[in-house]
Amino acid sequence: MYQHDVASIIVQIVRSAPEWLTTAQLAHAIGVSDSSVKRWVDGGRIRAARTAGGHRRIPLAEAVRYIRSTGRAVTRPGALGLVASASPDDAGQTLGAHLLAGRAAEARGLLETLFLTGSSAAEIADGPLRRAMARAGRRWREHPAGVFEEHRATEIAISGMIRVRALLAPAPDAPVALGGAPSGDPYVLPSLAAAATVEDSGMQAVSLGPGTPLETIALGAASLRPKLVWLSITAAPNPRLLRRQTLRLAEEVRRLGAVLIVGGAALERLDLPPAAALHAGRSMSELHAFARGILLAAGASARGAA
Ligand code: B12
Repeated sequence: MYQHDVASIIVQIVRSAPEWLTTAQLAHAIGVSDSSVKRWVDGGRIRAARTAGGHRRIPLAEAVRYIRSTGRAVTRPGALGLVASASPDDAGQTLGAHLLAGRAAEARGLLETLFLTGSSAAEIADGPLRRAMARAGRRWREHPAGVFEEHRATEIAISGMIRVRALLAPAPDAPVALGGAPSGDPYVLPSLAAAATVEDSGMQAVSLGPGTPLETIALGAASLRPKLVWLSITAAPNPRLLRRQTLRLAEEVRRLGAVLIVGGAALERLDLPPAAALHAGRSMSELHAFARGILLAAGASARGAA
């Protein structure tokens, strides 16, 4: 899902993107006049702060929100700290090549650009990221340096997804989602992608990261009262124990009035039975849809109570 006129470009970062933009920088990036952007800021369509001298400054995340929500095309990515270069639009393959070659700036730039040009965090995770990482995971069979390349690729992909997540600005009063990966599971990317996905859906995400005991997730849930709890399972050294713990967590989450969604490459190994407030998901797109459903229901009940 790309903007029409950037469909065929893949963008590489040449310098790190600025945290704050002037109205002229945003105007230049999307091909409108500076006065239009100033008008949108003054009319409240774009949130901005003022410098001591009274100049409008737009947070990059707010600019990204505006660009994505209005479907505007980024005609001059350079104004946002990005530079376009012609490339095939098979993002998964390009990302895989950047990651395996250790081209960190290009890989991060591509992930950010996919997001900026309309792909959701879920689409990025289910598509290019998943494909690129699967390729990295096969590399050790093809090449003696494959293990080193896989580790390096993972570190770069993590830093790229952290940057995508930093472009998201969920409302401070949005419902909370909490999650992580269980003890014995060292995988960072799946839970990070889940955090970005729920934030992209409009919730606030609190990620406890990999290797989190399920009792800790339950304690976090009792304290933060999330509407949704996610569990990402890529490694399950003891699937029967994890199955029992997951069912216990689902029960605690249900008592708190929330739901537990479990996914990840090792999900099938748990062979989870149907249970109240427990859902199995196979993709970040499913997680996104699930979170949207919860938000809509929360909005409907808030309106009903008003
Ligand atoms: C990176 C990586 C590692 C890194 C992790 C580092 C880190 N800090 O994260 C390191 C080097 C530690 C590692 C170690 C090992 N790894 Co490894 N690793 C991978 C690799 C290349 C990428 C995993 C990843 O991050 N993918 C990106 C995410 C975003 O994609 P995903 O996991 O597919 O998740 C998707 C869905 O499952 C779903 N999803 C995920 N979570 C959730 C949650 C919810 C709620 C929902 C709804 C959906 C959902 O959405 C995601 C996006 O579509 C995979 C290859 C692969 N095919 O995935 C191998 C892989 C997982 N590893 C494998 C193996 C064998 C190992 C080792 C045993 C190797 C060894 N001999 O030491 C060890 C075991 C480690 C352990 N303690 O368990 C195998 C697993 C095979 C199996 N079926 O068991 C794989 C598949 C590689 C392969 N082809 O052989 N690994």
